[in-house]
Amino acid sequence: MSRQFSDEFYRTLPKDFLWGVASAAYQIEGAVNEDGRGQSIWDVFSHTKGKTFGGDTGDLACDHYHRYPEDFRMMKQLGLKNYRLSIAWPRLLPEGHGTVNQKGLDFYDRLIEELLENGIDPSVTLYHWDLPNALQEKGGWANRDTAYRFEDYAGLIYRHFGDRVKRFITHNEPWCTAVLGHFIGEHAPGLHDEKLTALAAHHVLVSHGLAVQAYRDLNLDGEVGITLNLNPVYAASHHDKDNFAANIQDVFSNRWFLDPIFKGQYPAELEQVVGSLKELHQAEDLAIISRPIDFLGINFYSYSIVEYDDGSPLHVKNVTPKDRVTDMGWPVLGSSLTDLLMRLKNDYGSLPLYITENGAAYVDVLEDGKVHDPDRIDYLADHFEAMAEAIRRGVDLRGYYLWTFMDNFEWAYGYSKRFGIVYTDYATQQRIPKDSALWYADVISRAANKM
Ligand code: IFM
Repeated sequence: MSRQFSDEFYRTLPKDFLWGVASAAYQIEGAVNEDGRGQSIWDVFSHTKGKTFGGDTGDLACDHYHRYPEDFRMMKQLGLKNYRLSIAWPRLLPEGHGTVNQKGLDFYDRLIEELLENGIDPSVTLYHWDLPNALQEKGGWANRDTAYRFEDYAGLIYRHFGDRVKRFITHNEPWCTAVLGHFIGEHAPGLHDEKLTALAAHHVLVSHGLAVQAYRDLNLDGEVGITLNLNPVYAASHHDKDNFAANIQDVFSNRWFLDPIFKGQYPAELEQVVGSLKELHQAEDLAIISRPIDFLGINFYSYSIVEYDDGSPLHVKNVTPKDRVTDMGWPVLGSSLTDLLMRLKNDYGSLPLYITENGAAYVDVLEDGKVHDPDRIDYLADHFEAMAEAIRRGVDLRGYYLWTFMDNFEWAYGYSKRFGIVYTDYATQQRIPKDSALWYADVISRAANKM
């Protein structure tokens, strides 16, 4: 089998290192009109002409809502013991707040029980982008009130599921919620407004801090953190101007969220990127945002090289690296993950870290019941080596959740991009493990045997 690791690699991993897979509700569940689920902003967005590839929606997705028992059986067969899923806010609170939908709670109760029966530990993300549309109609994340509604929603989840779920992630990739949703408009709610972007980012962060406190108040036995999508930035040269551009890009991509969470302040340069912050914020907000968390989740896919550019608003221009790229066009460089992990340790302290997503889309072809995906295996192996190198250098990395279990609804790209290690045949809803799934199963089993 391709890309084996040495015994030393397995010995490097901490004893209880977690191997898992990750997913998100809207990308796999389907059943958007079932059992009292309310509408989310992604229902509205994906049904708006021209917003997604081919007009694809999450209406059916992988039909996981009905097929989760067979999906979990396959996870078990592959030796997976950890699964990161997200809860759809509009299934529990169709209006975003107020009356609780019992059938929504029942669904996730059944799902969690099924996982546990298969020996798989759930980690739960509270918000993976499917805001109840009723809250969007009141301004969504740009309205401070949404942060308080999120605090209530978080409390409901902790009280109901906190006995069985031991790891909670408040938000998935707040950068995407803010920038893709409110500035670039590629994600729901599809806005293009700089001021609303800064407000949304801030309110998401406040809601995170409130949800951390809500978890602490309940004294539950488990941990709470947040997942950020982080992207190491390199200057194209050692010239001051390129270093300046790299710093601005780093503030925009990474420090906008890292600094307030870990240092209780926004980077000084952020105003150059998003305009004045003062009028947006209340005095105590940064204390709320920086409430201590138990771990940081990192979603890692790629990196950037930038140079100074007089003509662009931020004076930053992306340089196309020479590396191989995935089907998303994202350059692949495993060592940039080691750089990122070292940087987090050096600049933000030795907090426990999890890779909460990492993986790659490639053009997969189903032939004679098999999918050969050597590029994905190479991508994963490079990143596993990069993790091991960071661990050797003292990073407290505790686990890895591969994105993703099965091909699914890739947001604006619809079903045109396949990130899964399991192939989804959308016509039949059949799941077919790709070579990478078998390879990952082998890594997990060797890791278990060598520890
Ligand atoms: O599919 C997404 C996921 O929802 C969030 N992180 C990145 C993945 C790949 O684009």
